[in-house]
Amino acid sequence: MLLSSLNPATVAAGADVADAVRIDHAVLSRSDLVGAATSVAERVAGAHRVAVLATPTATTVLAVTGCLIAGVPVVPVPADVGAAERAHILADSGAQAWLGEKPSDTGGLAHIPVRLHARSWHRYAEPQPDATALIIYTSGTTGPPKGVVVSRRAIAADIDALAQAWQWTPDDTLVHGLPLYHVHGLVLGLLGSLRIGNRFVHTGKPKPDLYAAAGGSLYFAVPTVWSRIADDTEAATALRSARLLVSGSAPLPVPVFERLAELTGHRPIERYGSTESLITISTRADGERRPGWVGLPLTGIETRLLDESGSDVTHDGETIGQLHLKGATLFDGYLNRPDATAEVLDADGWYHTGDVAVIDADGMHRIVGRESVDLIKTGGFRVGAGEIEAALLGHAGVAEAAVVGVPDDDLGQRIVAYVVGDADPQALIEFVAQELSVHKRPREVRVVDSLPRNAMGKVLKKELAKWA
Ligand code: MLC
Ligand code: AMP
Repeated sequence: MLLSSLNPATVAAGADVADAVRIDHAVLSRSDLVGAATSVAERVAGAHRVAVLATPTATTVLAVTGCLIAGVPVVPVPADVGAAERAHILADSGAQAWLGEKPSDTGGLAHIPVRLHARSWHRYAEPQPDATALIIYTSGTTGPPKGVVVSRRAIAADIDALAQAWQWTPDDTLVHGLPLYHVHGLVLGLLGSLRIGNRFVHTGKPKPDLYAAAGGSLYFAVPTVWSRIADDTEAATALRSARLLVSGSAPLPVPVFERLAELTGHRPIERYGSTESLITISTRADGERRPGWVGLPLTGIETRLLDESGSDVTHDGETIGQLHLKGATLFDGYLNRPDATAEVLDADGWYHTGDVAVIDADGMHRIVGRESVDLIKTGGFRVGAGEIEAALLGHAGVAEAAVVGVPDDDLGQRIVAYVVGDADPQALIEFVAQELSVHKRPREVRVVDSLPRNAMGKVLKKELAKWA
């Protein structure tokens, strides 16, 4: 079973836990989860795909869980989604209904509420491992986000490999406050807990004081959150009683690693992954935790590093190559986009990550950066420069637009937009927040007379980054 802890037979036979999930002031026992989620399953069974506005609530937990019980693919929609992005996700995914939270605009789709107190004890057969579990929309360098098709098999393989690497067991209490629409918060945090059978606490927001008060053993966060915790001595000190602190979704700066180690007594675990591959490389609970390095491939994952000509580069800890991955955790392609799938998933099954890395003689991996400057990681969110530029060009006051990611102590990278035209910068920031999503808004818009371009007319992004 994908969500093994929710096996109705074992729960009925006494394997109940009164506080399996705590989220948004709700406490769900395992039998609450089985009963209420099965009731959701009954309402959606047979649907082709459903959209879930993934707010951090019990409603979202039951919506996703119910779909997984019924074998209905879920399209998680960012809780802060804007109009254009929402319309794109609905049209592209072919979702037939909204399940759970009702969005401000349903786009003409039916809305199916989740009833927290409804119960069903119907038994569903476990869907095939190859069946699609989730379609997660994620940004590329250009164009609107693409739907990453993730199978049940990939999720199960990933959680099991992580359980081994982190000695993650039902005795853990996992705490995080991340969004429930990405791999980190949803697949690892929520589905991981429901597969392993540990207690899960969602703090609503990933704030240092809330992490400190949660009393967990296993903590997940993105580097922005770890950096804020490292700046809050009281919160950091409270994490001394934890077992493992795990960072991922973006590079953890070495000074943040060192300060966390000093204040919490734990050298954080770093792990690397993506929507397309799930988590593939990690340091281990019983292994070396080297600041700036993401560790060893998980069980079942192969990695390779290639130079420009496609030859393997030496594993000397210094020579940089393009990172490719292979294994059971990989996605099944981009929905409706065989062209885009073929660009990153080759005939031999290697996924071309778009990241550049080094590997040392012991097999330890360090992520050096991304091949393209047009893929930005801000606060752990992946955002394409191209989609923001397209959104800005949709504003009547903008004639030209170019977007860059600028180094930022808090967010890792900060989105900065340069525009030619006649518009108020604050109004443009608001415009992007409302069209795409709040987390994709530029933090700064600068109106300029012209953009730096080469002889071919292409914007010189490196030059722009220097301006910033
Ligand atoms: C600001 N706000 C606005 C607004 N401007 N609201 C509406 N319109 C506007 N124009 C509000 C926000 O809603 C929010 O309100 C508040 O201002 C601050 O929001 P923010 O600026 O977005 O917060 P920020 O401090 O920048 O967020 C930092 C962060 C966030 C770390 C909390 O970036 C985050 O949650 N990151 C996690 C990303 C993640 O999970 N990535 C995993 C990808 S999977 P309010 O009320 O809400 O405070 C992956 C695979 C892997 O990468 O390897 O894991
Ligand atoms: P996403 O699809 O949002 O999960 O983003 C995936 C990308 O995040 C990867 O391709 C990397 O560029 C980046 N990433 C994830 N984890 C790490 C990490 N530990 N260190 C550096 N980059 C990371």
